[in-house]
Amino acid sequence: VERSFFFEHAFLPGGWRRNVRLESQNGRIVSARPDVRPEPQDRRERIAVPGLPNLHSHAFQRAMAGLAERRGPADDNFWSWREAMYRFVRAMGPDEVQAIAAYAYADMLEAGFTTVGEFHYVHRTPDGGAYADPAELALRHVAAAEETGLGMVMLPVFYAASTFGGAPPTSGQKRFIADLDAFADIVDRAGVAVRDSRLGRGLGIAPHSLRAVPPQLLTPLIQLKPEGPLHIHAAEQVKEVEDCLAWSGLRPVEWLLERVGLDPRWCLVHATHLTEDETRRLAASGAAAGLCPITEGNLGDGTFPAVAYLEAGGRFGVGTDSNIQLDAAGELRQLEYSQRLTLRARNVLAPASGASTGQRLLEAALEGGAQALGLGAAGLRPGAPADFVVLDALHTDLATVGEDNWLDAWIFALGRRGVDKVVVSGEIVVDGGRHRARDAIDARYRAAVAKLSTESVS
Ligand code: NGQ
Ligand code: ZN
Repeated sequence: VERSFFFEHAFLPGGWRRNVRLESQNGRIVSARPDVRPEPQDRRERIAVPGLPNLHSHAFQRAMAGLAERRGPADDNFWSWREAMYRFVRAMGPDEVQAIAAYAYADMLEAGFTTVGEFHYVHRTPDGGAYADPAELALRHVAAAEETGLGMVMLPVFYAASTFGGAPPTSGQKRFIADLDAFADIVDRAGVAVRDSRLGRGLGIAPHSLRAVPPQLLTPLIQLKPEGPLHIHAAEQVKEVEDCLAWSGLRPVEWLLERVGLDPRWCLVHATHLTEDETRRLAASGAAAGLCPITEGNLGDGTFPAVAYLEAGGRFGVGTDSNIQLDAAGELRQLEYSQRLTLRARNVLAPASGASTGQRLLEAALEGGAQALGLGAAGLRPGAPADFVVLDALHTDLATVGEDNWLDAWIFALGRRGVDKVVVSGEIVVDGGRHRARDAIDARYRAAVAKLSTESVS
C-alpha cells in the first residue's frame, strides 16, 4: 500500500522543515523531503510531528485508574498499591483483558503515542492454571493493538519469585508465574502472533525484576533470544534497593552492570534510585532508561537524576506504565517538572542556552524509545514506521506562536488537546482528537468492567 502526505511544516530529524512530502509503502516511510511541491494525490496537513513510542505499559492497569486514590488503613505506598493491583487483576478473563487493552490503546493513540511496548506478565488463569493456549493473554494484547491501530512490541515477562533470593511467589502473583519451558513456549507463540499482525513491530524478553527472577535463571532467559529488546524493572523503590543490597551487597543497577553487563538491547524501566557512579555507568553502557514520569509520581517512587544522566550521555524513552493518565506530551512535561522541583531551577533539560526544552525532550524520547523497542529508525525519516501526529494548527495556543515554540507550546501548555490526527503505519486512526472506533471501544470496555465488579463481589 502506498500513501503520500504533504505537510506545510514537519518536524524532521534536525528540526522544523517546510513543504515536506512524505511517502510510505506498507506502513514504512520511503521518503521525507522538504522544500518540494505537493502532488495531487497527497493528503495535505499543516503541522506534523513524529509519533512517540510508549516503551512501557501494563494495559490492564488502565481499568483501575482512579480506584486507588483513597488512603489505605496502614502505610499507603507502592507496596500497598501493588496489593490492590493484585486484587484487581484476580477476576479478569481473556475478553476483559482484550477490552481493557483496546480501551487503553485507543487512549494512547489519542494521546499521541504510536507504538506500545507491552510489558506483559499476566499469563495464567485466575486459579493459576494454564490457558489452552498458554500465550492466550499475550495474543489478546496483540489483537487489541491490531484492532485499534497501534504499533505493538510484545515483551513477554518472566516471573518466578516474590523477592530477592528466590522466595516463592505469593498467591497474588500466581497468574504471573512460569518455568523456563513454559515461558519459552509463550515467547514462541507471541512471536508468531506479532509476525502475523499488521501492526506487530517486534518481540522482546522481559525478566520482571531482580526480585522476581532468581539470578541463575537470568542467563538462560536472555539466551532464549539472541537479539531484540531486553526490559527489566530496576531500582524503582528505596526498599527494593535496600533489599538488593542486603541480598547481594550490590544495588540493583550495580548488580546488572556487574553480573549481567548492559548494552543497547537493555531498557531499565524506572532506574529511579541511582548513585552518581551508577548514573555514569548506566549512561556509558548505551542501555536506555525507561522513564514513566506520570506513574512514578502517582506511585511515589522518587526522582530519576535526569540532569546528571543526560550530561553523561545517557539515553531514555518514556512509558505510561500503569496508564493512570495517558498523554505523550504530559510524560515529557512531568519529567522536566520532576527535575525543576528538586533542583529549584527552570529549563534544566534543555541542552544549551537558547535551546528549546520541549525539543530536547521530544528528540531524546524518540531516539531512546525507538532503541528500547528495537524499532530501527526513529522520527520522520526513511525506514521508520509511517507514524505521525498532526497538531491542531487552528488551536489558538499554536496559532499565536511561531514554529520555534510549537513543541514547547504542545508539551508545556496544550498536551493532548493539541492532537488533531494520529497516523500509524500510514493509516489515520485518530481524527479531530478522537479514535475512529471510540464509541464501540468504550461500549465494550464498559460492559467488561461492569462484569468484573459483579464477578469480584460474588
Ligand atoms: C508491575 N509496576 O509489574 O505492574 C509493577 C508493580 C512490582 C511498577 N513497578 C509490581 N510500577 O514491581 O513488583
Ligand atoms: Zn512496570
